[in-house]
Amino acid sequence: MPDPFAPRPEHKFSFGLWTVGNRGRDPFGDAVREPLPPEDAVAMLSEAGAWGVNLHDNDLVPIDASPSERDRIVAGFRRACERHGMVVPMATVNLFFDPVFRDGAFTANDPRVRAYAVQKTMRAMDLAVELGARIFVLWGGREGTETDACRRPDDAIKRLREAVNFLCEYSVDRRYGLRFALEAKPNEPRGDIYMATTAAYLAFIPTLDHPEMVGVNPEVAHEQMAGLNVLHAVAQAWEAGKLFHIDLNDQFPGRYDQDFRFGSANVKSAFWLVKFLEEVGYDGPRHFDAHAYRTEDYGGVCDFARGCMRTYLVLAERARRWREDREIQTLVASLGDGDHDAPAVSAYSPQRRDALLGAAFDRAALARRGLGYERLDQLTMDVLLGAR
Ligand code: GLT
Ligand code: MN
Ligand code: MN
Repeated sequence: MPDPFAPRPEHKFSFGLWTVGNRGRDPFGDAVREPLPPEDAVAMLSEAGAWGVNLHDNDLVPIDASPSERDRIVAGFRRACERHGMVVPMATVNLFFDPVFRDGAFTANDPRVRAYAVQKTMRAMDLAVELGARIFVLWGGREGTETDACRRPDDAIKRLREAVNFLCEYSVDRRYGLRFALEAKPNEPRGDIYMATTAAYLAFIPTLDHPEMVGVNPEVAHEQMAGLNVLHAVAQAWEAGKLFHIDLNDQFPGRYDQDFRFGSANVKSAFWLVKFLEEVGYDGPRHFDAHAYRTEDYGGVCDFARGCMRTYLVLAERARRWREDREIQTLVASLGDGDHDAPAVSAYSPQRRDALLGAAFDRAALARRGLGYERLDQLTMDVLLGAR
């Protein structure tokens, strides 16, 4: 019998080169795995059933490569992607690793660093387009502070806006057709990072010159690091037409940046998130931005990649069961309006105004009715735990 949870191209599962290529280095210990050449990462991902591979400029091309080296490396990578039937749906730029960015990139105080960051991003956009990517992620890992003595945060926001505006114009000018997805994180590697949450970016985007070109890339773990409900952030982005990309992984709140395999820490929030993405018909890449435990060799890395996709598909199947469960659906149907004579609060008019001002509400009766969420949640648990 074929595996019902086997990943297929239409699921649009993607991984960054930096995810399967993560060598397990942490602030206290060195790498535990040998470097994984990009071509081998592509082979591993394709073998595991992924559809796409994403990269930072320097995951592929070393920061000090000569133009001819760059071209040779990129050509080899393209051939590997073709050979393994992998697409490159998204690319991004590394503005956090090199010491030049220790005070930030687009927001650094030194204008030469800011200009270099924009130049590096333009070149990364050239690379993205050359590899066929349509989405360009910007994660400002170093855009932040340990001490706010260094600059006023509103100046940082102005610098960020200037940089993103410039990059949008570059995409228009070169007819790249890229869409930018801004990724928030509250802290780590900086003490505090500007634009700490997806919601902060959703408020920033309408202030740009080309808001239609810019959306967000919410990451599960980043919202959870801030103690937030990732589903709510994703739903707000979706509702605003701004869910351009998504980074799926997991994290226990209040800990260091864990980047665990998708669904491995908070299976219930992962369930609500998958259910949401499937129900609304999100059809962008389902990107896993996570990495294998430091205990693993590359066999374990492959298990990790397969596990991310499998958990997603198992949860999608559970979500289908939830929707098809009679008892759950009866309860869900009872949540809404039912029979009522409440005046409408949509589309203001003088008639509706008067109807509402004149309405009488039995507040006590409304407050007395049990809502049945305990039962509904337990039924959800039963579905999730395989007891129904
Ligand atoms: C880095 C970070 C991720 C970002 C990547 C894109 S790189 O690994 O932890 O959350 O999505 O720059
Ligand atoms: Mn991410
Ligand atoms: Mn992360």
